[in-house]
Formats: sequence, structure tokens, C-alpha cells
Amino acid sequence: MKRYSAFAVAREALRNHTGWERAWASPEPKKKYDVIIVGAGGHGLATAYYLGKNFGITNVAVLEKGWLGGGNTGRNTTIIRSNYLQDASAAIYEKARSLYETMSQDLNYNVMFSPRGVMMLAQTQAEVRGFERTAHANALQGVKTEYIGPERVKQLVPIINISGPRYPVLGAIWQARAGTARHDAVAWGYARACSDMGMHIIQKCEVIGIEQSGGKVTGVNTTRGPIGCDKLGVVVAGHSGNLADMAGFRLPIESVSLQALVSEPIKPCMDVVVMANTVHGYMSQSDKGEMVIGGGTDGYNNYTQRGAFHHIEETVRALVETFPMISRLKMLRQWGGIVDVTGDRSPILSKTPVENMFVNCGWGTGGFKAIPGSGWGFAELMAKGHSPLTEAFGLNRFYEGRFVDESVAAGVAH
Ligand code: FAD
Ligand code: PYC
Repeated sequence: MKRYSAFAVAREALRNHTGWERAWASPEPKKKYDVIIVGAGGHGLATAYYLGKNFGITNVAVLEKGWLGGGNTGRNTTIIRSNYLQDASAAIYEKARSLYETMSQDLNYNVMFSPRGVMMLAQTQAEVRGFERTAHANALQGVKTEYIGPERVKQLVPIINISGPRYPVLGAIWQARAGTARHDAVAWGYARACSDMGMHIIQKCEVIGIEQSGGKVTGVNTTRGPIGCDKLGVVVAGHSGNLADMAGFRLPIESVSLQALVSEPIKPCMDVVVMANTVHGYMSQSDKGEMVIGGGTDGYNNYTQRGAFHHIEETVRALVETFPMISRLKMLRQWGGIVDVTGDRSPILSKTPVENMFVNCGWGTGGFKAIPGSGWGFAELMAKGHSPLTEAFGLNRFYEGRFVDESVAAGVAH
């Protein structure tokens, strides 16, 4: 595949852009692969990429029931941070954050990583204590965060109302090298790099059954026929329960809709990301000038991949308290994604009761930031049978009571 470069842009400008190649191929499925990954979201594609890059495993197919990146990866609000409390979480999220720093160069694809800084506001004494504790834990883990007071918050975000009305801003946990990236570009960049290694990305190919023999996975049944494999990675976010059901076991996750919305574009007014978890809202400004806004998950399990009016009302009402200037903005679009939530708000990257079948799910409301770290660790788990990055996130923790409690760091109410 030809490299993207300033020279390539100039060359194509001179020949009316007739020389660009398709970013990834759309081959017919083969009868069998060494590895099949189900789900062409960020986590599935990153897993395939690191299987090839780190372990030389390239006889890989990524099967996607819809279009690549059309699940939560293309629906999220793109916040990247690693200010988690537990060591195992800080390790995988910080690995991911650091891989985001060099992802554009690594993939030769501009993912528009913008380390603009993320702050999570403390608006109750409980949050003050919680975030001070996280900042101390992060210092020990080598993750750079700091607890800042209300004056510094106001200095960084002049449009914020720090004095109320219901919840004054008491401080915040601030991570200066956290930020955002272009979500579609992350999926597209990984897909292009996988295709370049000879892997098959097969869209409109839904997995409808999982084949086993003697307790071992042997392949999948799909809407495009049966496809064999030696190893299977299931990376389907909110549909993980359905795939586990096909294989004959249950996962400790719930699927629920998480929604977001964007305003009309306005002049630059906020150059950091702000999350206000007590009032249930968060906001950043996109490169186009739209205010990107999200709130909590729906309060009931569902598979509804669309927006709903109650969500706009709740979230905007909450954010108007914190940013009074948004009260006059028009909202342009709203959407939803089906997120997969575990009891301890931590992911599952694990072997399963079916030999050679692995699951990567449970990222809930916060998996975009984890994509490269998750792909790195899950590829290692699939290739070698173990990975230091994924060790704490096995399914056995639910039997053994070794939870990785991240309910405070999850950032979004659920
Ligand atoms: P997905 O991107 O959902 O990919 C799974 C894929 O599997 C889908 O494309 C789906 O079509 C496919 N699939 C499902 N079933 C089958 C089948 N049977 N056969 C074949 N394919 C199948 N995280 C953050 O870190 N920061 C944020 O700011 C943030 N904001 C969010 C805002 C919203 C509104 C939402 C919905 C989520 C947000 N998240 C955020 C969470 C984040 O988007 C997800 O955790 C992450 O994208 C999950 O990626 P994934 O690759 O696991 O899943
Ligand atoms: O996990 O940081 C996060 C997040 C922000 C918005 C949705 N999830």
C-alpha cells in the first residue's frame, strides 16, 4: 500500500486525485483462517493489527455484521484519559494513552490525537476525596495527573460557572496529556494497516453461530456461510452476551444504551475536555466548533442504538448549570450506542470455557480510550495464552471475587 505523505497529497492534487487506492480491500471469505476476530470496532481491529505487528500472525479475518467502525467506536465522544484508580486499570489505560501519542505515525494515518487535557470536576466532598486519592494513586503508578483547585479550573475553562447553583466546583482531577482523537480515523487507520498486512476485513458478515468440537472452537457460522478457524476472538461490545449464548456460556455483563449529542458549531470557546459527573454531563469542543455533549446511560437494559428526548433534557439541563452560555445553543444531532457494562466497571479480556475462544468486552462507557492498549494485550493473550496487561481482567475474577472496582473512574454515571 502506498504511504500517505505531504508528497502524496501534492502529487494527487496535480492529477485530480485519480491515484488514491482504496484504503482496505473487501475480499471474499476464505474457508479457514488461523484467527477470526468477530467485530470490526476499534478493539477488534487493534487486536488484529497487533497480532500481525507483534506476533507475525497475519492469516486473520475480522468479521463485521455492519460496516467497519459503525458500532460504539464510531459513536463515542472520543475522550482519552488514563486517570484510573487500580494498578491493573492504570497500566492498560496508560499503555493505550501512550500508544495514542504515536498512533498517527505508527499507522501512517492521521487519527488527529489532540492531547488538550481532560478534567473531571469535583462538586461534592466525596468527589474531592475520591479524586485526591486517584491523583495519589496515579503518582505511584507513573500516570501524570494532578488535583487542582477551583481557581485553576476557572483559569483553564473561562466559560465555566464555578459557584453553583446546586453544586459549586470544589476542584478537579486534571490530566494534561489526556485528550481526544478522531474516532472513525482510529478504526480506518487500523483497518488499512491490517489490510496492508494481508488480513481480510469482511463487512456485512454477521456471525450467527459458533462451531465447536470436543470443547474446542473450530469456526463460525455466518450470513456468508461457515468459516473455520483455529482461534476465535469475540470483540462485539454490547452484543457480547449474544455471542456467548451462541457458544453456550453466560457473561456477567449488561447491555444498555449510552447517548450523546452535538450542538451547532460556534467559535472556539473551550480547549479542554470537562466531565461533571455529579450533575451527569460532559462536554468538549470539536475541531468543527460543535460542542460535543454526553451524559449517563439509560437506567434500564436495552439494545436501542438511537437517541431519546429524555436524555437531551437531563443532560443539557445538567450542563447549563455548569456552562450557562450553552443555554442559547441549538442542538444538531443525537445518537446512541449499546455499551456492555460489568459489575465492577472493568473490562473482560479472557479465555472462555470454550478452548481457543477468547472474549474482549465490558468496556462499558469508556473503551474508546483503551483501544490500542486493549488490542496490544488481547493480541498477546490470544497469541501466547497470557499477557501481563490482561491478567487482572479474566472471567475468573467473578468466581474468585477479585474485582477491579473502577466505579468512580468510569466517569459516566451507570
Ligand atoms: P464496537 O465499536 O461497538 O464494535 C463491535 C462491533 O461488533 C460492531 O461494529 C458490531 O456491529 C459488531 N458485531 C456485533 N455483533 C456481531 C456479530 N454477531 N457478527 C459480526 N459483528 C458483530 N469511550 C471512551 O473512552 N471515551 C468516550 O468519550 C466515550 N464516549 C462514548 C459515548 C457514547 C455515546 C458511546 C455509545 C460510547 C462511548 N464510549 C467512550 C465507549 C466506547 O465507544 C466503547 O467502549 C468502545 O468503542 C467499544 O469498542 P469495541 O470495538 O469494543 O465495540
Ligand atoms: O470514559 O472518559 C470516559 C468517557 C467520557 C465519555 C464517555 N466515556
